Amino acid sequence: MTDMNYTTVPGARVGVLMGSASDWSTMKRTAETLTELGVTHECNAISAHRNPDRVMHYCRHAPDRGIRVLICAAGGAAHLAGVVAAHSPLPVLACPIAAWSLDGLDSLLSMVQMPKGVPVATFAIGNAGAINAALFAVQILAGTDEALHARWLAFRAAQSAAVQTLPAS
Ligand code: RP5
Repeated sequence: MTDMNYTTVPGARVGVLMGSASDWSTMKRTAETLTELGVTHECNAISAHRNPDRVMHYCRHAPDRGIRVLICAAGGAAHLAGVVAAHSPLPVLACPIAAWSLDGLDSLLSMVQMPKGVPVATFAIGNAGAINAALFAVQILAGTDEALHARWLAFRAAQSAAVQTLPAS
């Protein structure tokens, strides 16, 4: 039986996948950042080792639904991003989760050490990586979306303006 037990969102351009619902406490930052920049997205917990057929089905059908970037988060032996990259022609951005041991270093190395030929762009462990993966997805999509490009520049300008100057001593 085909395992297609996942949520789809009409108009979504980014698919956010995570190996477990327990990753959501980190990956909600990705969703919040995409929402802030006005990028329609969909989020699913799909495990590479517990839902292998679901992973394959999602990857095969995502491009036809308009998904252009995949963000994959996982902890431990974090093979989700590599498996997704193996099944999809879309750019795959990987977010290492600090799961139950080694503070996420295991996840980081699992993702960043992809052998040549099937790239996975790996971000920082934890919240910073979750946010930066969303921003990188924005940069990819902004290349063909002028309105999004303008929102990206405004985001950058606001961020620069928010840096405080030190009080004079
Ligand atoms: C990985 O194992 C998940 O991505 C998660 O980070 C970690 C723990 O998963 P649970 O045991 O909480 O489902 O597959």
